[in-house]
Amino acid sequence: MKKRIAIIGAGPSGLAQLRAFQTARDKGAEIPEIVCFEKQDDWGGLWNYTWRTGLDEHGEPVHGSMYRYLWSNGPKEGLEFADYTFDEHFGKEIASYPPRAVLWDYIKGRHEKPGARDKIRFRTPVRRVEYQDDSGTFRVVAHDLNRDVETDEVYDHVIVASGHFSTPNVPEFPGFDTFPGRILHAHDFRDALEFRDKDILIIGTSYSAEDIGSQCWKYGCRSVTVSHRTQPMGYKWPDNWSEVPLLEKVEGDIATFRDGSSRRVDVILLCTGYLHHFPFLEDRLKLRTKNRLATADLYKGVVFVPNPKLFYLGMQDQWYTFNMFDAQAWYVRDILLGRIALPPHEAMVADVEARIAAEDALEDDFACIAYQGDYVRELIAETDYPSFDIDAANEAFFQWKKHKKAAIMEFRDHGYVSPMTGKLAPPHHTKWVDAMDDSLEAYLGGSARVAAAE
Ligand code: FAD
Ligand code: NA7
Repeated sequence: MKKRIAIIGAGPSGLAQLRAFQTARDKGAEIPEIVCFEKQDDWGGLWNYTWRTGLDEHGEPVHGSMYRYLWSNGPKEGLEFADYTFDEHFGKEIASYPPRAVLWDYIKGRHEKPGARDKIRFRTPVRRVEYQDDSGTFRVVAHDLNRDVETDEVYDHVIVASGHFSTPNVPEFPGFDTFPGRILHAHDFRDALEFRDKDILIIGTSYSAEDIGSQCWKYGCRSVTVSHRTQPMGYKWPDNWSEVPLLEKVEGDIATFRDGSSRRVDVILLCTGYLHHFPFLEDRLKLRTKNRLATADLYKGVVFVPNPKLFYLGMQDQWYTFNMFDAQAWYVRDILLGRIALPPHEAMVADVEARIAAEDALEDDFACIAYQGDYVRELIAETDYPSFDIDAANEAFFQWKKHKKAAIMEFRDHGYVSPMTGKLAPPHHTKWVDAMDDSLEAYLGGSARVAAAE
């Protein structure tokens, strides 16, 4: 009998898994029976924008954390699929930092074929996954929200691709309960225009803080104050932007920081990261890890060591994204097709420990990028995923870091060499700071072929 595989999530990671199996089948392999559960009504994960926040129309927590006007925060050359280039999708070369809608179109492009959606049960959140010791299988309970019926099925393997940037980490500070303005987490941020002419306070110093602050600045907020717990971001910010130590308290609309300084603010934006959160998994199946490059408990970054019939995709902190998910998905596929054998338990534990120790020894972001590049290289060397020039992808990231340091509001105006085609991306027709329309049509300038629409 064919093995049955459940994939949870049809974001970039879950779609990579479907693509991996599809390419094996196209080459003549017998593949297992696959069901992909997706709680949203479309594919693309976070890239499938929603205006909704809080609970959706079915009372489900909204997955989306992306916002209007979001442009890629890293160069597209670092995330390009090796088996489907940007040139192939768009029929022309495009610049290096596409907006969300353009990247969503690209993600969908290699799947938009007749029958491709058949393996995906949309609007079907997985409610419960339990491992059944007697049979060595997984019980998967899901809720088909369209028909309002619950399904209860058995699978041989489960691949968790549900993402980890959706459940907000929400700290509290003294005085929040009486603050007269809005307090929101980045997960609920949607439109920077809401904060035009406002004095905003951001807590956190990572990607969300940097990008949401930049958005609000670009769309006309009055001032940006960023409060750090560990250290300031240190970029050359515009004049109405300042970095301050950690927030100590708010009294009315006055925020006071650890150095004793204070200022009036209209809005508090918590850019304080996300939790790896798997409420649908029974306790012994839950991945418990920090947001880091070498996660806890995942052999080769994907195999759940306490139960190696269970896999996780995309659970690392991410420099590399789409092509790393591909590398992982091809690797998991080959384990499931019997092409790659798993070592004994002790060897898997040792692999995890070695990865963690190697990450702990990294000295700076450049080393972290190279480390994740090496990880992608390691995985693709073991499968038939098309090999690509990891050094060129690393180089695009290195240049990106340098360009941010030189001019934080201009880094998106640069272009990089594709590791897949070797071509240098052309400049975009409008500088990022002047480009207010982030639609696919505006970005592509109306002249491009949009493969997904054909
Ligand atoms: P997700 O995209 O989160 O997809 C997970 C899917 O699982 C979703 O469709 C969700 O609905 C589904 N799901 C969850 N739980 C269940 C369940 N119980 N049952 C069924 N389905 C479920 N990366 C970049 O490369 N460039 C960027 O510019 C960039 N910007 C980002 C900006 C923001 C604000 C955020 C939050 C992330 C950004 N990322 C960026 C990183 C992003 O994590 C990856 O690009 C990518 O979306 C991860 O794919 P994924 O499939 O692992 O997870
Ligand atoms: P990250 O990268 O996990 O960063 C979280 C930030 O929040 C980081 O600066 C933390 O500071 C800060 N943080 C977390 N908890 C607190 C508390 N309690 N007080 C103050 N500051 C805190 O999350 P992002 O949302 O920026 O990025 C996630 C993804 O979204 C990323 O892949 C992007 O592509 C978009 P620390 O440095 O630990 O002191």
